[in-house]
Amino acid sequence: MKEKIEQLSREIAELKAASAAQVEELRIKYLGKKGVMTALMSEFRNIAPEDKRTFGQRLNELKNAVTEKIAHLKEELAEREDAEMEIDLTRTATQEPFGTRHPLSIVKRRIIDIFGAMGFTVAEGPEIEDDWHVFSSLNFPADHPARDMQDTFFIARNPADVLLRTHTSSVQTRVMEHTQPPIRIVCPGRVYRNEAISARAHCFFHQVEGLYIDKNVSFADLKQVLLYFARQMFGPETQIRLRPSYFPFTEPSAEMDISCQICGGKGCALCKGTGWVEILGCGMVDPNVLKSCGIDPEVYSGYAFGMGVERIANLVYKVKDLRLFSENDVRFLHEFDNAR
Ligand code: 2U9
Repeated sequence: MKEKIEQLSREIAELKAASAAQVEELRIKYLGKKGVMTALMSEFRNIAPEDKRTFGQRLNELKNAVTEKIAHLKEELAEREDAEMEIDLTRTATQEPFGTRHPLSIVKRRIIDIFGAMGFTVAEGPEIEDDWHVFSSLNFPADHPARDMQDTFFIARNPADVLLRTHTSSVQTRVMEHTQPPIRIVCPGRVYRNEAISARAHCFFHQVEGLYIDKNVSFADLKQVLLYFARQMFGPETQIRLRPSYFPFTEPSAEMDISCQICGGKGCALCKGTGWVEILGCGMVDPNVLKSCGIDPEVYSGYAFGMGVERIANLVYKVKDLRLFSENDVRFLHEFDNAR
């Protein structure tokens, strides 16, 4: 028995396996029901009682050694397999799902494309602005309420006012400062106003403003351009109407309505029974504005218009709560998967 145990100990120390199947074979050979260890245990019954303690101990040590050896062989094999596993570096990567374009981006792009077809190019400028480009050059009087902290976010007040632009008109003033007419631009961008956030107002929103300055530009030109825009944006049946209004930077000024998309002009909840929905403001550029930006109002005239992208998107997509546009809830955003 003693020799057998010693010989098995040596044998076990030398065990090797090249595959999982071989490890399993070894396990069955040594630890299986009909295996080497079971046979030794049966022989143990015939050992003289005075030797039982010593041999019992040795048998246990042998069993532990073979169990450990088999576990070790298994581990070694798994490590070797990992190291040898081939990675195909030429394999195509898995396709991640694409995001979707934001509804405001879709609408903004549509507006730009429509005016682009009429020869307008895009101009952009800074969101952090100074008083001159946002207010003074645009004919805002010194005591205009927009200059108030309650309406405008000021970054600094002294020595010069630094503020977040409240409209993209500042982009047009910057272009006019260094470009002589003809100027035909649309200015998309984010603007900021100090408003309490609700379903109908936010402290920032997006605008597209337009400006055309040349010799002999008239209000009739403005009206035709806006009619073309309305019909491209809202459909060929769309009617427009212009109502007199007031802005410091245009004279005369007007607000433009389109015939209601929902009721076609008969009167409904969206148009509050009037048949008309306001979509933008416009007018002829005030001569004071041309002058302050270095353009001679005796030679040139121009028109301008401005619209809120959220407002247009509300009408196109029938979105009732403005906050949905800035919360970025993917359930909302994915509704525009197939939108143009
Ligand atoms: C220059 C001269 C004139 C841009 C204009 C409007 C009328 C207008 C509003 C529409 C909804 C702002 O987003 S809104 O709240 N805009 O009504 N904007 S004319 O006039 C200009 C711009 C630049 C140099």
